Amino acid sequence: MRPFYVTTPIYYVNDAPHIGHAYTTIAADTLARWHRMNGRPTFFLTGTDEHGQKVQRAAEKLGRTPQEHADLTHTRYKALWERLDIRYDDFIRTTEPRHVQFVQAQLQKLHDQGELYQAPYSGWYSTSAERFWSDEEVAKATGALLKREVTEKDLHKPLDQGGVAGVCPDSGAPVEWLTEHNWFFRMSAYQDRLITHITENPACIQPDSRRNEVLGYLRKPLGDLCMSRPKARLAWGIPLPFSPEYVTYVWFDALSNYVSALQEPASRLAFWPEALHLVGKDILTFHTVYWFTMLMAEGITPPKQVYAHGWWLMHKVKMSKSLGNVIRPDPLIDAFGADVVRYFLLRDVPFGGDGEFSYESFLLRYNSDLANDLGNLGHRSLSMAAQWLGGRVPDVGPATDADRELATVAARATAEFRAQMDNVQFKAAIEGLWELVRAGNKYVDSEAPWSLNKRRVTDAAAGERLATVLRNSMEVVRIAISHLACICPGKSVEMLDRLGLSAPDLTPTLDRLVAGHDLRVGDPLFPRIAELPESLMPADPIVPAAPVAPAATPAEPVPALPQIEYGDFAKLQLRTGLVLTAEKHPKADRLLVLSVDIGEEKPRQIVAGIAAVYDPAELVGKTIIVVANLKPAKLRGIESQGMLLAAGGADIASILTPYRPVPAGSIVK
Ligand code: ME8
Repeated sequence: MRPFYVTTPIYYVNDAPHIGHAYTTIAADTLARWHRMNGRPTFFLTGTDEHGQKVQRAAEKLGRTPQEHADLTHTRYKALWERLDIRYDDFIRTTEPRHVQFVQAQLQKLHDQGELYQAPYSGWYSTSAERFWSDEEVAKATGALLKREVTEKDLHKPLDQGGVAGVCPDSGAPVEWLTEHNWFFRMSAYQDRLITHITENPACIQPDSRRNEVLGYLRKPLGDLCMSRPKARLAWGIPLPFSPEYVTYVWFDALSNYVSALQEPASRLAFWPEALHLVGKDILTFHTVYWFTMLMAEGITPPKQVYAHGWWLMHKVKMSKSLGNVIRPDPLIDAFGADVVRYFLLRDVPFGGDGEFSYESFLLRYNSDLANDLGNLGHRSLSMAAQWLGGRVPDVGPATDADRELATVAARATAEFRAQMDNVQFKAAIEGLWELVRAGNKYVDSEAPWSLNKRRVTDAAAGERLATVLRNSMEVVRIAISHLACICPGKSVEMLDRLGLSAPDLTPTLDRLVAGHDLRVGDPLFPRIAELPESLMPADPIVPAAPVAPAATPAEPVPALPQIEYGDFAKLQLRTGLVLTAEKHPKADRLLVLSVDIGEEKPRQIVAGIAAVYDPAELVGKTIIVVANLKPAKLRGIESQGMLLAAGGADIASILTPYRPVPAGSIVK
């Protein structure tokens, strides 16, 4: 049978994992389990990305060496994967000798082949994104932030002569103009080959829309890739074997993990032709343009498929550590268990699209699908069999039309599940299977085993029918929970055990349970949960700032103002806004410059006199109140497109935030 190789991105060690990271890893684990269950030799790789500036800087701040830092922090991923029942075959760390040696050997080969050359390089460098950006990219991002056109000339003019401080398109943080001598990979030489490869192998980038995006990107000439960093600026990386005063650019190092992990034992290389890289859409270009061309230069066929999924959003913004709007999986696992977290993430959003996370939809989904549909079918079938059939798997009698219809649905639903798993469409696969779960419940309702049970005292046929109905409903549970073994492995083992099975059985026919075998009822597998547990109730993840004891009286006398009509007040439009970025005003100590999402297409730039009371970093991720229809005004050269509300008068004591979480852009009145 064809092997199956699935990978996740290797995650940055200095981020604590959130449900975005969990999402890709759960998806990979689910596919790996599914293919293993179907007998395909399977290899599932995950790991951590441990080099680069961010790790070096985080370690420095904590007084550790980068290696010590990575040794300590990579375990957060391992611990979470264990809690989430992730069964990977290998966990690669880019600081391991096996990886470092492989990367150095590949670099030497590329160098010897003439694929790498040295040249000066100038560009806009973003420390937070660890990369250079072009004039055009920075001008576009800066213009979007300032809500006006910014030209390349504006970026290069000094600030005091009307120039503009450019920002990083990724993080919104300021960029700096830097010139360095570096090593370059002749990526441009592979542009035509890359386009041909993608066009001839349309499945190699999925979904189709993402492939078109990459082909669109390739319509412009592809530059060469700066693949080194001078050690003087960044020491924490893999040294270039032929030029030791440089280290390897972190992406050039990280992408190689997918192949370095297959080197030992050599038998692992058989998995490469079947590689499926699951990634978030944020890293699509790295995985298709950089990685594919690197492999072409190394003489290795690109992976069979890169599948880019969408983002989990919180208040319409991508969940990410830098924005502070993340959901941590641990409290959810504590409250609902790993299987429910796995189920929800895969069921709620089509793989490929974005999804807004909310605890409310989590609870709704749990109660409707797992407690009401599947849990209920399982629990009532087993309970009735325990009460009325001596707790044994019953024999089936002759089939009726209703039984035949149920068998047809079972065949159709499982075929759909299978087809959708092949398409990496978890939501559609589960929906397909749920046709059977719902049909099972309907079948029990309409066959009414409770009335058959009453009638069987006087009617032997009713007794036989009771056995058949319960047997069929248990077969439906067996089929559903066997297919779900790849998504909810823990609950699946438990339910199969109650049915007397030691392993999933995917056969779609209603005749697999062993008649006479003991059944075990147990507590409901998915008990109804009426309310979100308190642990999930607080405004998590928007953690309120530590309360500060209020002063007994306001610091300044409050002047009396004449009364106003409601109409005067109604002229104000107050809206909630999520702070996306915050930084010091380049020319005024008192001012901070915020970019705030108030539910419009583009974030607002707001300049506020709160630098004495707030550190920029603590504001990111906070929801504030903004006067949205205030005329824009320039404050020390930077336009403020609105004003935030704060208490305390001239000596600001606190910005105002909503008491409970509300979406960005909500009206305040
Ligand atoms: O990019 N929604 O690592 P990383 C969905 N080290 N998925 C999300 C997400 C969100 N809000 N946030 C993160 C890196 N992810 C590099 C990868 S690979 C050779 C190197 C998931 O720690 C998603 O899979 O920033 C995304 O691509 C990945 O985490 C980024 O993880």
